[in-house]
Amino acid sequence: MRLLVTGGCGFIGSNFIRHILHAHPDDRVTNLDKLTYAGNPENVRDLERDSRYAFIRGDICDPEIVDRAAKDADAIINFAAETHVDRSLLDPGAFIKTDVDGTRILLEAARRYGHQRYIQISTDEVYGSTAGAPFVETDLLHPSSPYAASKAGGDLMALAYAATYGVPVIITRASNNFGPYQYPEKLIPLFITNAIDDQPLPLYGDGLNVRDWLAVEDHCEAVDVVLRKGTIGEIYNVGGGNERNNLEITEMILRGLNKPKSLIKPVADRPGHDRRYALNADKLAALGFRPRRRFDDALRATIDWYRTHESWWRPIKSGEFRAYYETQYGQRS
Ligand code: NAD
Ligand code: TDX
Repeated sequence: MRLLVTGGCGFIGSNFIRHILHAHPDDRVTNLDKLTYAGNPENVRDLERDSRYAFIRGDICDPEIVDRAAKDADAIINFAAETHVDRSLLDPGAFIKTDVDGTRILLEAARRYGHQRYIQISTDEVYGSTAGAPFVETDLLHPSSPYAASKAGGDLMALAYAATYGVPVIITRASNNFGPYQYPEKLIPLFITNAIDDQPLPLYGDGLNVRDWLAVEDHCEAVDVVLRKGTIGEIYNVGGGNERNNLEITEMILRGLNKPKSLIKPVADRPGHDRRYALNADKLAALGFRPRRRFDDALRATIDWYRTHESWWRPIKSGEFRAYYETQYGQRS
């Protein structure tokens, strides 16, 4: 297949392209990425010499660039998004633009070129928080943050294009990913890299919010299965089956790095902070997919990756990230 992958210089997109080129020797991938603060050419540096891979720098909100990138594709897989909840509290407009309107522009291209598949990469956050049963795909959407609301808007736009224009849409909703190349604003890479430097780990609220953790490699394999075996018009949850609260994750990281618990710094809670995400992934299991990685092993491998890739994250943390972090944590502590 000829795939147009958007957001392929980010965390999950870069892992996905690497997976596709490894698993499907006959596939070709065009990566369309704006290179926002979260997009990093280093994430795909090893792929540049592969003749099956091409990169276009551009915005999914720009119809002309999208048209050029989509023309020769068989399918679009849309990873491009503004993705950080805390940043969406500072600037919601950027999230609506990319996550809703950018999605619409990609859907227009899929419609125009009669693509075989349009895969919208979404998130468990669209369902909101649950104290009870894990969410199924037919549950109502209750987004709490501007990020989650924008992703929900993108999902609804995709479903509308499927119903109205027959665009062959499939939506995946994954839980919290972790692994190599994740920007260090997110919990796991932030806490690993801070702990390596003996810096405080800012734990929000009581630290007991629960997330369902999914190794990024498992997520990539799941999207690949959905792309090839999923039913058009359907939504698939992608859960890790690893519910842990943030304090547990923090203590695992500190143990893995042999660092003291005194690095934990309780800070003010995130406004609108969802208490617990949990997904029922039976529908995806019926396609023959289950995550393969054990959580403890994958977290250990992630800690090792950051320990051995300081040349990847140090420039990030001393660049754009620094001003963001000072604003963010200046407000909370
Ligand atoms: P990321 O922030 O690491 O990367 C996003 C990428 O999209 C970057 O390369 C960025 O440059 C690019 N991008 C942003 N705006 C763009 C635009 N307007 N045009 C073109 N490119 C643009 O994100 P991620 O964590 O890899 O997430 C990828 C997708 O997966 C997102 O849609 C996100 O909502 C979804 N998702 C993420 C998680 C998670 O835990 N990280 C979980 C579930 C779903
Ligand atoms: O410094 C921190 N301290 C802290 O306690 C940070 C950055 C986070 N947290 C908490 C908030 C959450 O309960 O850790 C948990 C995870 O936070 P994030 O890494 O920001 O992830 P989350 O808000 O759960 O959203 C993530 O999962 C779903 C991704 O950022 C989204 O892109 C994805 O859709």
